[in-house]
Amino acid sequence: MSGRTGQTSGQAARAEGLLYWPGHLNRSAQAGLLAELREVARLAPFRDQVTPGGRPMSVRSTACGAVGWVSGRRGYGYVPRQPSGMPWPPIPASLLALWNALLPGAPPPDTALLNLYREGARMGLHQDRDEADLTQPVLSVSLGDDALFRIGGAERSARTQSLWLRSGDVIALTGPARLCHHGIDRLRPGSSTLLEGGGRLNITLRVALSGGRPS
Ligand code: MD3
Ligand code: FE
Repeated sequence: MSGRTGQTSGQAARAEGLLYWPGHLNRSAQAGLLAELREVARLAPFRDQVTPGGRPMSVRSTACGAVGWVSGRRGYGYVPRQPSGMPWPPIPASLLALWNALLPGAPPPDTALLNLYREGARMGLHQDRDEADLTQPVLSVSLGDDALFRIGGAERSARTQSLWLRSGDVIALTGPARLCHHGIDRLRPGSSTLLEGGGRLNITLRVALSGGRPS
């Protein structure tokens, strides 16, 4: 690839440590997972989040597991309770099984962050650095509309490459890719019928706490 950005279309174009399982979940597995996530969202409703600077995020979020990622004017990070005071619901068994199947030997995830993109939502280029052990992988499952994912390097100024993530795709960020800047530039509205009302739901499974246990 040449230039600052490019459409990646194969192994050679991908960052080292970015593992990609296109179409890993078939339609029925996607629908089954979505049903489990609806129960998560019933117990831990999606919230609007703001950055500590007060900037609204266009993605709505919730979480499950021992801790959940929360961002607000008082800061951001992993906390054991929802803003309501309730604990987070458990991580669905199918997600734990997916992690174990695709990342054998990794410690179990202790949180899953659910990001809901309605039309026009995006996520700016950022690094994920709030987890205690940044050598542990992150696993992402995409449901719903296609999304243009962009990944660069550990330095913000590094060249980036882009990849369309489709419903049922799974990616893992391991090794050097774990600290790469990344974001979602845009959705392809109406490209999937999976989510009622359209849009995209991304799930990221993570090891947030030291050794995957509360410290
Ligand atoms: C690369 N989510 O929640 S998932 C996030 O589609 C986030 O909602 C995006 O970035 C989304 O922080 C992208 C793919 C992903 C997730 C975590 C990563 C890529 C990553 C961590 C490190 C490097
Ligand atoms: Fe991220």
